[in-house]
Amino acid sequence: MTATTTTTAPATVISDGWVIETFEGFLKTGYATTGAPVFDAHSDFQHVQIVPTQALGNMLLLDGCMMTTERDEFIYHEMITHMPLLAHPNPQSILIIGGGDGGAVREALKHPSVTEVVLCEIDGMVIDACRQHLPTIAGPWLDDARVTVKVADGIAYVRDCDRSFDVILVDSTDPTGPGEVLFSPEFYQNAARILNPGGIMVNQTESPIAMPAAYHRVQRRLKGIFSVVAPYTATIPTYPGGLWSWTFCSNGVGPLENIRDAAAAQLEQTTRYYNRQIHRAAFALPNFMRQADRPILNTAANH
Ligand code: SPD
Repeated sequence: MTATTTTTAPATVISDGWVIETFEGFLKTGYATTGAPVFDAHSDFQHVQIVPTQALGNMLLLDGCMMTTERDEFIYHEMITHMPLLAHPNPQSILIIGGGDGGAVREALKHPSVTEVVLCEIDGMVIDACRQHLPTIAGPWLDDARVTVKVADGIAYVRDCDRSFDVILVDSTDPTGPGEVLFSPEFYQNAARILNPGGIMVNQTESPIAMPAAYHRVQRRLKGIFSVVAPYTATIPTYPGGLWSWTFCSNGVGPLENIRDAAAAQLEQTTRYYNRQIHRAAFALPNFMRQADRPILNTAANH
């Protein structure tokens, strides 16, 4: 297994009315809290915390890393889900690796073509804590008849999988802790193997501002496996650097050629971030994302 140690778990402090994540010693993200954590426990894999914040409602942290919040989660979950599902001609079977907060499941089920969603999350504590304290993200859709929840290691699941999917969403943590292997070439190879013909994988691929080396390394790895590798962005207030990336991968289907217009128009009745103009604009990249030699921060994380 090729590991990808590119980031260290952030030093995070929850005290004096603030939750403050310090990323790699050079970047702090902080939000005012409205009380003590409503959930705080160590699973077999990581430290799981949910803390109430003034601006963004309840916030999930894993090993001190801000993962999602009640108020801004829609940006991330709509962007990881709807781009591939609307570029695919008929997405029926969806595999979500990670994503134990349930947000990507919720969005996938908005597509009438979807008959099956398999959620493979390594940490059952994340699912249970989110069900209890983030009910608008991990809501009743996790009990939908189309959804199968597997508490299992995603890397082993794709390695041993003897079936295939139309779309795979890799809704991982950063490349540190239990999520690190989900950035390895071996994982990408196995994910490509279990895609149906015409299938699409989308991965969360980190902040091109705060983690340029991780971002560019992932792009190189994906290009070794997929013929279509198309990064796209949105701004996520809680993530280091603000600007976040996902990468659309396939061996044929492009992200923009065949956006299903009628399905997208229908979907736009429910989305808060996604629309077809966003879909097209999100793939327009600044030069520092196109070229690895143009990082905008002068930090060790660039190397
Ligand atoms: N640095 C934070 C990266 C978080 C990416 N995953 C978020 C999971 C939301 N379902």
